[in-house]
Amino acid sequence: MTVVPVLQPSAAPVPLLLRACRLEPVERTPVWLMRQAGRYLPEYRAIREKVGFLELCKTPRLSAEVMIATVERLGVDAAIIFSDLLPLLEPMGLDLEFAHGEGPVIHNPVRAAEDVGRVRELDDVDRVGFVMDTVRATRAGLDASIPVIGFAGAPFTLAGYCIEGGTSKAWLLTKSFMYRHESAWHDLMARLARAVSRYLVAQIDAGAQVVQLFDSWVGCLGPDDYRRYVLPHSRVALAEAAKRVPTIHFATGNPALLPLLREAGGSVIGIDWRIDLDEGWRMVGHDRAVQGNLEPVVLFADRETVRRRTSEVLARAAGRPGHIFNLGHGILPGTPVENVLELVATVKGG
Ligand code: 1CP
Repeated sequence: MTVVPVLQPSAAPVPLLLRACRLEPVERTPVWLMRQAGRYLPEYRAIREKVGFLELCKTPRLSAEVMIATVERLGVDAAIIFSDLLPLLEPMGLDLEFAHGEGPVIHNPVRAAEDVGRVRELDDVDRVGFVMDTVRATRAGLDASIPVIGFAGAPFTLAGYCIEGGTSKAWLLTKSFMYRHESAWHDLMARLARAVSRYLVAQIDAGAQVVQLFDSWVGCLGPDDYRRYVLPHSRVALAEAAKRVPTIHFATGNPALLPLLREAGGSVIGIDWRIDLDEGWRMVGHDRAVQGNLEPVVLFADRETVRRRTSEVLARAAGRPGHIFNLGHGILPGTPVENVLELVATVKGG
């Protein structure tokens, strides 16, 4: 009888970030930074002199190049795809433009309850197929040790842009729509949640190994409102993705929401800088991983301060398994690149 040797697949080590997502022990804390490829990088600004922002998002080869070059330059442990929250809204019938220097503008915002009827279901995810091509091209261009993170905006944050027609400080139109037209609000949120769910699954099918849900502006709500108007929809947005890969659920602005974010879903909960990491983690529960939370403006300080404040965040994580180092929100334009490098070196123990 011949014995057939069982061939073990060459055991490539599981990337640090994926292990941290699963609360497994790691040799060192993985680090990546929200908005790591943005306007603070001269290489990025040089590309943007030639190509408009939406055009860049719709050119997968260039989008992948931007992120791959950034990962190599910074030495971070993950690549988030280069894209944006808002292109998803175009096939849903919203007329999007990134006006020069002003951020996003939606020319046909949802203002009356009846307007929700014209927000289309995302029946065909190929309408944003360029994003899946970006996932594939980014994955193909990177070492296996660097996982690719896909992402989407959370239903509340997307609804905010749909209703305001752009960004806002107080989200007054969004919140008054929510209070005045509760059933139209839930209809809008449900449409967005289904679209986000399909979109995340499509990114995973294209090779995303983790996905992050950005609820960037939901911190303008208190916990009761979050539970009533948002939580069920964010849960739908994350549920299918969560059956397939680790998910990161991130919000800013109101630490009181942390236990509710956990309830809505996320193998990892993002913590912004308005609460100390140890306290935020306690609120989330130590049986969940967390990501965060250096204040982004610390990167405008001197090198020594960057080092010290980065070490303080690490000290608050206290070596517990399940910490992914990140900022408390995205890198701001104007951030000195050398301080970003200092942060990464500090986390890596250099
Ligand atoms: O070149 C330019 O002028 C465009 C600047 C830019 C960039 C680089 C925008 C416009 N989006 C992005 C890329 C982007 N956006 C990434 C890719 C990865 C990276 O840079 O590393 C990601 C993950 C996003 C996500 C995004 N877009 C968020 C969530 C993250 C966050 O910071 O909260 C949000 C809120 C947006 C909306 C958006 N995109 C861009 C602008 C100016 C805005 C509006 C921000 C606002 O409402 O104030």
